[in-house]
Amino acid sequence: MTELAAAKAALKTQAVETPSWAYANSGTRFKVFAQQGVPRTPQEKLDDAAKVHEFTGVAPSVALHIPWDKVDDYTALAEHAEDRGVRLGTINSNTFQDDAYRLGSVCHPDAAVRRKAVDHLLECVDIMDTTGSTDLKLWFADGTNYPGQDDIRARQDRLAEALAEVYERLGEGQRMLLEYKLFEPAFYTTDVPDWGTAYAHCLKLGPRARVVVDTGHHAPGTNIEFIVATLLREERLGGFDFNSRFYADDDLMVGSADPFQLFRIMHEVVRGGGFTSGAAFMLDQCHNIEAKIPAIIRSVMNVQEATAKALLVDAEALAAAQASGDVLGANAVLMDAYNTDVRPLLREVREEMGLDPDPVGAYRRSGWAERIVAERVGGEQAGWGA
Ligand code: PSV
Ligand code: MN
Repeated sequence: MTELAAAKAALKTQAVETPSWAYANSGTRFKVFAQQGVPRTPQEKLDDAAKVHEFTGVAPSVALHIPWDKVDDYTALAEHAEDRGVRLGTINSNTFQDDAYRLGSVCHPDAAVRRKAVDHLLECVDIMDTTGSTDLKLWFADGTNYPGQDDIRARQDRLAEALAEVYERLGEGQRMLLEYKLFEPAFYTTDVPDWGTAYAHCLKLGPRARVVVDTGHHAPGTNIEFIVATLLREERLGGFDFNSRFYADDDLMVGSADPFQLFRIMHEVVRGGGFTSGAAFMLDQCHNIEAKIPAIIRSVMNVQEATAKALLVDAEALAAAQASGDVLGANAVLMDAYNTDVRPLLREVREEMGLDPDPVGAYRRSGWAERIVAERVGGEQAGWGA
């Protein structure tokens, strides 16, 4: 197989999971701007996600967030997804929106609150059993705002205890993905602030506990591709929550703020066997002022473009330049790939998959945007309930 053919084959197998909450209303803590045609139910979120898959061909699963996507019958929800050509993916827990969690959830000083939080995580595993989801994604808003507020080390012990109970409950083929975040909503300490803390907990738990890299969750200037390379090397990269940031956890479209960073990350993924390493490619974004479905389609395309460029890196030439200490040569190999216009290649890939080469244009021409505005009248629009 030529290099180009191999790149095309890989691009056809890539799967990017879209988050149910990206289809719903969202905003900043200052204002949520409601949009017309936004889903009212988890089923309608799946209908929108199915459109993203229909036009990109590489977004076959949808992440759920519980309780935002709570339903009485998850079997029926999974069937609804299947009927539309998608499936239910990662189950995301939510231990950050109850009054009880003012001082944290699994790290809370009160055992009763910790019990409530762990019970919720166990409920998420029950849901996974029904939906056939393989990944449980945990992100904790836990932390403290003031020095002395709580015992930093005791909070780690409580965290470890809670994670161990949930890990024990995992069924065969199920994984626990632990997500870290530098700060927010806690500002003095965060209980899982970085990949090192997440990794240390995962290591203790066992091989099915892995770290999630949300690209928006780092200090400015952090070398995220180094973290990716290290976690892949340790076989502990669970996956990504892709998005873009200019300042903090901005949740903008992946590849919009720094496409070069996304390329560098995807280069490490390709280098580290990322397509076969079990790393999940998920989006974790909110579209506050832009139209949501085309923004998600664009995000999927941005991931594809960065991946295509990474697949075009001449690995042999790069290794040779690196081995001979040819600093400029090695850098040039990488930059050649980055500077390649891969859009014609991706148009070809889509045509070969029987898709329109222009997913955003195809979506616009489909009339779906007008249809949901006309049909989704009344009821309560979905949101992230903050
Ligand atoms: C937290 O900021 C986070 O990145 C976690 O993944 C949450 O589950 C998600 O955002 C909610 O949007
Ligand atoms: Mn995230």
